[in-house]
Amino acid sequence: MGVVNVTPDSFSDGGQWFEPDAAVAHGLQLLADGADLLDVGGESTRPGAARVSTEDELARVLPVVSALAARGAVVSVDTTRAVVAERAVAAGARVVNDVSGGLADPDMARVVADAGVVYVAMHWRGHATEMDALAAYTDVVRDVRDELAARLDALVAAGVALEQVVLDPGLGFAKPGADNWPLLAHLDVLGALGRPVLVGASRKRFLGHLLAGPSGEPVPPLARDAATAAVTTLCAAAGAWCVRVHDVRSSADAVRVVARWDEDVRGSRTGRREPLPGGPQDDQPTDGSVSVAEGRRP
Ligand code: PMM
Repeated sequence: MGVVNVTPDSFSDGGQWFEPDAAVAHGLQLLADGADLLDVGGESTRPGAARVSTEDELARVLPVVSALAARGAVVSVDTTRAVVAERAVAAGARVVNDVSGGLADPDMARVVADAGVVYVAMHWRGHATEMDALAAYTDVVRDVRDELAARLDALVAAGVALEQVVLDPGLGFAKPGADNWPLLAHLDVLGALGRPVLVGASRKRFLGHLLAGPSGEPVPPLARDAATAAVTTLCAAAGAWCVRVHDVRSSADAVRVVARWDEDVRGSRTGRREPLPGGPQDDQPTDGSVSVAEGRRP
């Protein structure tokens, strides 16, 4: 999943793709770089960011969603607002990526249930202005799993089909640096909830801190892409369904290496080659899987 932030203030690439034409051109480049889907967002979620109005968010995302969908891209809309999700789906989005997992807008579950689209439910405890104060965990892996399981139950009770839902640990959201590593190391615990897992580690603060030099100053977001690709490699090997990244080329290449590695290991063990579940050769959803692979690249 390639990130198309139509915002002036995202931590990772704020302002670069704020004009609709620039955002669309960037999305097309990410497809050419190997993205399977594009995540279009109009509201920054960086810690401390103020909310944008619904009108501004709609004005930012709708032209970009419709232009990219018209070019054959599989488009995801990154929003916590039901009305933005609804209008984006009408404009051609086939995935709703909600960093609040349905908690920010009580109408989201109904919209997603009615639309029947894939719904990414991320672990979330509060908006950007308050999330750093909500970062207390007894056991971060267990707490995130339990809170996502509760979201899954609530979504299904509100009419969303289980098959629509993808789960996301919400790296960096109400999670200080050290809390992100156990979540990455235990993706299997989230996978045990029975839904595909999406991971958004790209250029995040915990990587900047890991790479800090002797001064302790975190490296800037644009210097975190090699570390992001390393995380992608590990996530792909751990069976993640999707990674959400800014620099698609490096992560797409990393996934190709993992797929080839896995193919050869299995081929040498069994003497035959098998398609990888969810891999690029396997466009057909198996029972309970989520497929957005029918979209075409321009
Ligand atoms: N992270 C950001 C925005 N949207 N969506 C999902 N599902 N998971 C994430 O981890 C996630 C997200 C923040 O990154 P950005 O400001 O660079 O877009």
